[in-house]
Amino acid sequence: MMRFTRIICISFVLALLTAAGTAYAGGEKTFKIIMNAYDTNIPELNVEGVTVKNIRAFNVLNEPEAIAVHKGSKVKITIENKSPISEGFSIDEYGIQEVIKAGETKTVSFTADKAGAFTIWCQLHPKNIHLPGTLNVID
Ligand SMILES: [Cu+2]
Repeated sequence: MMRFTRIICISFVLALLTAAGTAYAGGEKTFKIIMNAYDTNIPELNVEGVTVKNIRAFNVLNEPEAIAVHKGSKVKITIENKSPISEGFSIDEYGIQEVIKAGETKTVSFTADKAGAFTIWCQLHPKNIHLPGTLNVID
């Protein structure tokens, strides 16, 4: 019985902390996106009987690739570029277009006043190399 009461108390405290955290943020949602580059070398690959050697796969990923907020939220995204080259960060519908140099960090802030799923993409590189992400604004 004692143990059960303690668990209830801990849950209550956690609920209070969570509520306080939400209230403190004042409706502002903060995110951290890391741009990581994956440079992979595949020594040998056999496709339909054809052997190809030394295939280099270079991909840049925004991690996490998708973020979600409610419509009307103030959004603050901190983007850290861990790729060895400059990367772009664009959300066309929100007029965002940034270039972040290798090793640098930038912050973008805006109010999510349009609902929908918007592509987060790099304006500097093809979408099959720098994979796009999504900003989901829920009505
Ligand atoms: Cu890029």
